[in-house]
Amino acid sequence: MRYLITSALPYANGGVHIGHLAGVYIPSDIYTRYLRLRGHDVIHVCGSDEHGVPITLKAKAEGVTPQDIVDRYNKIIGDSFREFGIAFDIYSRTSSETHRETASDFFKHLLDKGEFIEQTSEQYFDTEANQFLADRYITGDCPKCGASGAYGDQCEKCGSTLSPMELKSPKSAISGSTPEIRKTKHWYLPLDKHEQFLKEWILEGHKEWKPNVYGQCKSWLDGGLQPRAVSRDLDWGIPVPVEGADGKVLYVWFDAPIGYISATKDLTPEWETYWKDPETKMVHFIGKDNIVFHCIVFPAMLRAHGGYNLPENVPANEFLNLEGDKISTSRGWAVWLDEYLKEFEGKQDVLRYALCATAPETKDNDFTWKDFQTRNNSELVAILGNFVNRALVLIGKYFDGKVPTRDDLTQTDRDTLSQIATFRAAVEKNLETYHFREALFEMMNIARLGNKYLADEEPWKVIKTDEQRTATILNVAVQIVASLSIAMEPFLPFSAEKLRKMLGIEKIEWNRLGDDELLVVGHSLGKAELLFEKIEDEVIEAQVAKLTAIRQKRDEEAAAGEPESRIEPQKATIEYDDFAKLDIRVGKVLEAELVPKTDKLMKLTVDTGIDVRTIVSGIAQHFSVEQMVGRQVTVLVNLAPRKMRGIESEGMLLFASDADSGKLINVTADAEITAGSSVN
Ligand code: B3M
Ligand code: ZN
Repeated sequence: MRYLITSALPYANGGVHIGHLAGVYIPSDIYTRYLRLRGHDVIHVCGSDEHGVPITLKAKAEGVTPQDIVDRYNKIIGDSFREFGIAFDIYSRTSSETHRETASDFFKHLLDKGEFIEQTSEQYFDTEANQFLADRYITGDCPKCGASGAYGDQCEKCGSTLSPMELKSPKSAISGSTPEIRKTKHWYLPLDKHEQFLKEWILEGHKEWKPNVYGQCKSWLDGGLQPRAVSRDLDWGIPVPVEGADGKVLYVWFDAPIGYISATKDLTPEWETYWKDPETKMVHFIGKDNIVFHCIVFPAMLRAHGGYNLPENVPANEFLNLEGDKISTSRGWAVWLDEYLKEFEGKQDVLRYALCATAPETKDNDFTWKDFQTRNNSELVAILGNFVNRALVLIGKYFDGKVPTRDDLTQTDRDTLSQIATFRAAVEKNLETYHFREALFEMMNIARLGNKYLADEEPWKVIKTDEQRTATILNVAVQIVASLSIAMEPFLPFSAEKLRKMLGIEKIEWNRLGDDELLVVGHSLGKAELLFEKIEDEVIEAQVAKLTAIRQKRDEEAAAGEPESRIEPQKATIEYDDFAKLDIRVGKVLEAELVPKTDKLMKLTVDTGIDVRTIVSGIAQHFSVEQMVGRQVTVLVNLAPRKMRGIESEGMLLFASDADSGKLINVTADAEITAGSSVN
């Protein structure tokens, strides 16, 4: 079989952390190594995602160019992956010439085929900065309350939702100059045109996809697909390859997945075999936040283009948390690979093991340093390392480091050797269905088997009375060790190589895993060393202390009222069906009056589009009745009615409570629309 494996292209605006490894890169690396060991034709492509606003914002913040940022992090990321044995066949980058050409040609092909919708709208343009001004890049006087410093999308003073064209005396937030109005055209991919196909392809054709992936695709498809812009008014990205499209670039999520194609082109002249030959199976490894782009948008792009395979599977993982908190680059709440390598030199496999054993395969999971230590000390050292060490040290001690002769095997010997094949089958089945945690556990069962065999057969005692039996026991044991050196390869490549050296062998092909004579009698073993070392408490305490200091700093900032601290943690995950019960509409306030003898309540008469009803809302300290009359609001209409100060309130108006000031801000559609319109 032929496989094309892709791993999500990390944004080149920061390093790689354990969340990336656990979510995407360890699973993809295990899977690719395994396929290669099974003799399949497989390539694994990845590279840096070097466009998009986060990169330009970081460049602005540091006073450097976006190219400086991506050059820096492309190297840091590429080095980290290499040092962790993530064996991509190519680690490319989307600022490469090949990619610019490939993405441009892809866009032009769709354009020429009429696969885009072209739409023109008005937007402010800063002639000095020579760029269109997206909402936060323009300020002016609020048309509702007159306050200055209102943004193009909102007035923070009165909470009004604005559009840039409403602002009085608008100013560019980039150059301070008065912008002019220009029409701007963008190209849209009509996803709705591919909706029926995607429903059949995914909901009928890929019921085997992981529930978290299938479920998210179903939600998106049930909600109905809309046209999606594939271009932006930005100066960093791939220029839209159309006459007169100066200042426009391809939307980063249009160009990035095409990065898989350009990386393949850079890897092999046979790239079309991997992308277009129906015999090739393509598997995308990503995190859950990229599911819609890899299951809906990119397949729609490939289908619109024509001639390309669509993915066989997209086994997205959920998120990994760290010590109970979401990993956050901006808050420095992460374990960075380059830092880990400095403090745990030579222990890449320990982290690979710990992250695979606790991978967020079906739900978000939590990485703790304590668990990391336990996985190392109680599993790698105590089971795998201990078994290997005992077998090799005893052969060194009793048989001069040579594989001893083997007499008639007892039933226990035969049963033990035959069990390896059972664990091998379990490893294979789990790897082929993307269950990497279970696959790892089954691989370790081979070590558990060896440990138990030695503990039961006690060669260190038998040697006193029966040298030949001891020789047979250790011959059987070292065959198990040799099988482990094969089975470990996808998961723990560094340790597998170290073990092969200790056995004095080259790589043995996967299909011999479980053979009962992998090492012939008389074969000289290499020098026995410890495969894994115990990690002491103080090493872990130091890591926990580092994170505690970060948490403390954040809490102190919270106490000092820094904006960062007031962000409420995310509530418990809900299912789509929970959300679907909410009926949220856009409404209009017809009348408003304060509720007597209260200082917070306002009684509003609201046209919900369904009916006109009374709603009591605790907003009197944030808005005047004058500000509310005639205002567009968002209403949860199917909330059970309840009496407030004797007034029957039917529903709830939605406002955001500013995480910093606590001020209520009206939350509603960012354009006037018909009362009763649904919010989904
Ligand atoms: N750059 C990574 C992310 O969303 C994004 C993946 C692109 S894969 C084509 O974190
Ligand atoms: Zn205002």
